[in-house]
Amino acid sequence: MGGFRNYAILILILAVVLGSADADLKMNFYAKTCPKAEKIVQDYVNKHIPNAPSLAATLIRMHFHDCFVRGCDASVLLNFTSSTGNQTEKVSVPNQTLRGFDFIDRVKSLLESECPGVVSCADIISLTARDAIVVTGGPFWRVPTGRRDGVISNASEALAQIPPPFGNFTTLQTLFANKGLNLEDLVVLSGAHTIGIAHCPSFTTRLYNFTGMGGQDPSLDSEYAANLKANKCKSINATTQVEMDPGSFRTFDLSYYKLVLKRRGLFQSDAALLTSSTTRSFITQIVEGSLGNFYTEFAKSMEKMNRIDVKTGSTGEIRKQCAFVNS
Ligand code: HEM
Ligand SMILES: *[C@@H]1O[C@H](CO)[C@@H](O)[C@H](O)[C@H]1NC(C)=O
Ligand SMILES: *[C@@H]1O[C@H](CO)[C@@H](O)[C@H](O)[C@H]1NC(C)=O
Ligand SMILES: *[C@@H]1O[C@H](CO)[C@@H](O)[C@H](O)[C@H]1NC(C)=O
Ligand SMILES: *[C@@H]1O[C@H](CO)[C@@H](O)[C@H](O)[C@H]1NC(C)=O
Ligand SMILES: *[C@@H]1O[C@H](CO)[C@@H](O)[C@H](O)[C@H]1NC(C)=O
Ligand SMILES: *[C@@H]1O[C@H](CO)[C@@H](O)[C@H](O)[C@H]1NC(C)=O
Ligand SMILES: CC(=O)N[C@H]1CO[C@H](CO)[C@@H](O)[C@@H]1O
Repeated sequence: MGGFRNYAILILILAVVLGSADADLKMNFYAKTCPKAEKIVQDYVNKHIPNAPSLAATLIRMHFHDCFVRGCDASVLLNFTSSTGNQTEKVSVPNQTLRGFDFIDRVKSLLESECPGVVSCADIISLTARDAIVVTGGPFWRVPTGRRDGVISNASEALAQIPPPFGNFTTLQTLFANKGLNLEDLVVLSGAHTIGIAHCPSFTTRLYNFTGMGGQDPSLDSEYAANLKANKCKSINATTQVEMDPGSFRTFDLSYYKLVLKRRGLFQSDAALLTSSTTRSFITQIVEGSLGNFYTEFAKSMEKMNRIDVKTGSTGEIRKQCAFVNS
């Protein structure tokens, strides 16, 4: 009898443990609590992104920056407030040129009118980024939902954990590995630089002061460097915008990789992908099509990225306003 009771207790404990392990992301997490949620996001994106396609780039970048700091928990959206004095992720250097915060806020307010306090800002970032890329003709990936929002946002963590444009191969490998992403993910996700823009300060050292005593980065194609200096970033202080994948900066295609192979990647971090034989070979395989379909590979890596350190179950909260933790 005692044995049976112990068994029953064991099963009970197991059920509790498994039950909490079940607090995970799942497809259509809001099916019962807010059945129209994902449709509302998608409709809003489909309606507005075609008029402002450049937002798709900044939204996927926001998603990346969110996931790399404290997991995909919308910590990137929290505003600096003078009452706490906290320097939030938003004010850190890597986030200086992020845009689209108001877009996220508008989606959030639609969802709050539909079902108040149910859909997290973290899920909104993940869904919006995917839907925006899809509506501009890019790849589709699965976005399981159920992320909850974090309550901490710390500028120095963003600075330390988001890969910088001057990062070398080792730095990139380490920062990605810290988030559970491998070298293939690094190469495939860098392919997002096939769309969008950069500002000169992200790469002018390569043009004007590579050695610290002037000079140009020898790993940058000299013809391309001359062109950038003459027409785009006319001095080391220039703040002009540059298409990262000139001529096709709105099309999610392979031309980013072709440029990198021609030593025309804009950042040192793009060029760094040629300095390891492993990543160089991934690039060649992507361009040749032998790694498999680029969109399929991109989707696989995005599905890894959108699960990084997510908060589920009863951790975190569902923010009422994406820019502030609930009081
Ligand atoms: C491998 C490490 C990476 C580094 C060092 C890096 C760095 C940068 C920098 C410096 C910019 C330009 C910012 C500016 O000057 O305005 C940029 C833009 C961008 N990045 Fe990355 N990035 C990396 C990976 C990624 C990943 C994983 C994604 C998404 C999956 C991504 C998506 C983008 C997009 C779409 C833009 C254009 C943004 C716009 O048009 O506003 N990047 N990145
Ligand atoms: C949060 O800060 C952004 C600038 O980073 C600003 O545009 C926005 O209005 C602020 N949001 C709120 C709700 O105050
Ligand atoms: C601000 O800092 C305090 C003290 O470190 C911390 O308790 C709080 O969670 C922080 N808030 C945010 C939004 O990071
Ligand atoms: C932010 O993170 C750094 C470590 O990267 C830590 O030293 C600092 O205390 C944190 N700031 C707050 C307000 O918690
Ligand atoms: C890569 O950059 C890191 C950080 O700046 C530096 O410590 C390291 O020596 C560099 N590695 C190589 C191989 O240049
Ligand atoms: C060039 O780089 C060196 C070393 O980082 C720095 O001291 C110097 O101020 C830079 N020059 C300019 C013009 O930015
Ligand atoms: C760039 O800005 C720095 C500091 O503001 C200034 O000292 C320098 O003369 C400027 N350089 C050029 C080439 O405009
Ligand atoms: C969107 C945003 O808040 N950007 C800020 C990023 O950080 C710089 C300072 O480092 C601010 O000037 C920007 O407003």
